Parts: sequence; C-alpha cells; structure tokens
Amino acid sequence: MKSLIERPPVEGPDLRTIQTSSTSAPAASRVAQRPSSAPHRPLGLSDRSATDLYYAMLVSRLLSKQCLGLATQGAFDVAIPSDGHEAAQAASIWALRPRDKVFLFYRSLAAAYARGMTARELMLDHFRRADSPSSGGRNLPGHWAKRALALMTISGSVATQIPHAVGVALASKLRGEDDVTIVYFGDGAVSKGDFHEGVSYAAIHKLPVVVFCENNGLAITVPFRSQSPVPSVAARASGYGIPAEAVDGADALAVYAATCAALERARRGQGPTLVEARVARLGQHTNQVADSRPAEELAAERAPELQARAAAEVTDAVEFARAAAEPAPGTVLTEVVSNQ
Ligand SMILES: Cc1ncc(C[n+]2csc(CCOP(=O)(O)OP(=O)(O)O)c2C)c(N)n1
Ligand SMILES: [Mg+2]
Repeated sequence: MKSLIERPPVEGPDLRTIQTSSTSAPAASRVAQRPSSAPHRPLGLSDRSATDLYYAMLVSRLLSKQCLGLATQGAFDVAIPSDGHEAAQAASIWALRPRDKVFLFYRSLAAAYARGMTARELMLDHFRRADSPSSGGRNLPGHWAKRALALMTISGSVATQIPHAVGVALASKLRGEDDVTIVYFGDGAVSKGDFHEGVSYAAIHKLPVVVFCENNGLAITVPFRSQSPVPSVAARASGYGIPAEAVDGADALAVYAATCAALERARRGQGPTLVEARVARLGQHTNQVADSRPAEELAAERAPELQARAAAEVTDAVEFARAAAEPAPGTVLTEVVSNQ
C-alpha cells in the first residue's frame, strides 16, 4: 500500500529559528499569548508533514493498545506498549534522512511506524508470521528490522544496540558517507557497560551518531533514582565531553528540533550528541509484566486532574450557553441598523 505519510524536507529546518522552550500562559491571557497556530513552520515542517507526524502518533497509540489487548486475549505472546513514547519516537524519526541508519529497541513501535513500517507489517511481526520483514516470525516481536528503511536488526539484550550503532557510525565515517546513525534505548540501558563503551568510543572518534534515550523513569519496576547517581541521563554527557539535548518527550516539535540539532552536529563531523527525551510510560512494561505502580501514581501520569478540569470546562460551557438568554425580540435591530 502506498504510504500516506509525507516525509519532511531532507535538509531539515533552519536551526537558527528554532525555539524549544515553552512557557505556560496564565489563564486570563491565554488568548493573547496563545502560541502561533503553526509552530511547526519555523522548524521547516510543512502543514502536511506536521499533520502526518500527528497521524503517525495516533496510529501508533491505537496499534499499541490493540496489541496489548490481543496479547492479553492470547492471540500472540508479546506486546510492548509504547503509549506515552509516541511523540519522542515519531518526531525524532521525522528528523532523519532516508539513508540514516536506525537502531530501535523493543518499545519502539511508534518509531518503527514513523520510519515507514506499515501497520500490517507491525502486526505480522506480532503474530510471528512468515511475511514479517523483521525476522520472518523468528525473533521476538518488537525487534523491528527492514533493510529498505535502514532499520537495523536488534537484540533483546538491553543496550547491546548501542555499541552496534557506534560500529555502523564508524563504518559510515570510514566510507566517507554523510549518513548519521541514531540509536534508541531506555533509561535502564544507561546502567549497562554497553552504554559507556559505545558512547565513549563514539566521543573519542567523533562518530556520526545520535544517542537517543527515552527516559520513562522506570526499568521494568526499578525507578530511575535507584539506578542513577545523577538526576538525568543528559548529565552524563559531560563525562564523555559531548553535548546533550534534554527535551520534554511529549513535545513533538521540541523533540524534532533537538534531534535536528544533534543530526546536524553529527553531519558536520562534530561527533555524537546525547538526547534525553523525558517521557511517561503510560502503559505497563509488557503484557507479561503487570504494572506494580500504585494506582495513584499511574493515574498521575495520565494527568487526570487536567483531563477532568478540561472536561468540566467544556461541559460547563455547553450548559452555560444552553441556559443563557436568547436576544429579546424587541432588540432585533440593536447594533444592526444605525439609530442615527
Ligand atoms: C542485558 C539484559 N538484562 C536484563 C534484561 C531484562 N529487561 C528487559 S527490559 C528491561 C528494562 C529496561 O528498561 P529501560 O531501558 O528503561 O527501557 P523501558 O523498558 O523502560 O522502555 C530489562 C531489565 C534484558 N532484556 N537484557
Ligand atoms: Mg525506562
């Protein structure tokens, strides 16, 4: 099936115009301070491309939910929800060129879809069917690979894709190609030696690689604070002498801008950048591991107060307007026909 998705311009945005920080305006001045209705345009994203990015995030959320439901019913054995990670994954993929090399990890469903794997292909993988492009039904579902998309095959062993990606970046450099490799992983992967070895080597040799951490604050059940001596993954970059970009992983445009900046640095020969996208893991770890977080903590991730407040504002507006007075018949000409 022909792809419905338009890719962004190959050259990326004009980085001089990018503003990634956002401020929340007080309610009274919301209208006056409402951000531009097209904040994607200064980043070089067309309206069509921004809409397609949102569409990719939507499809990914539906696929993720569908897969968890199917696995729970026993239709297949493994589902790894990407709920909450969509913006970080899809928007960073959006910044890539077709020839750039991509190492995903098992939670990368949205990234795989955004890169160009079809919903059908992702489902073939989950059902372990012979036509699955990833492994013909042999590897664990969620280990996406497709040569035509430069999606490199990965292992389920946490963090092993990082040194592999660094090796591919070395190959690009030795061949004199201007491809960049991007490698995705979670906060738990930062505790592995593979992270240190890969990032250290890439930094020393100024390899064209973007090291992209989706920090959801959990490694299955282990909280980030229990496995990191520093408060962020980005803080580790200084130990390797490389720059870091820390972004709100729910802000697709901020992620896009940060990834573009990292890619540009890599293409200029300035070596790796560590991107940390802070995300919320809205779903459970996998279908096989129940969520041990207290209900209140889970609920907090889903911002129920905001949702309830927004719903209340809308309900109130409907009721208020329904009950409000219609114009009195005698005033029909007021402000329509001049009294002069
Ligand atoms: C080397 C290794 N150790 C342990 C595991 C078991 N394991 C699978 S996923 C996971 C958690 C990884 O957490 P993180 O990197 O933060 O990614 P997330 O699942 O949160 O997206 C672990 C420990 C594994 N797959 N590989
Ligand atoms: Mg994690």
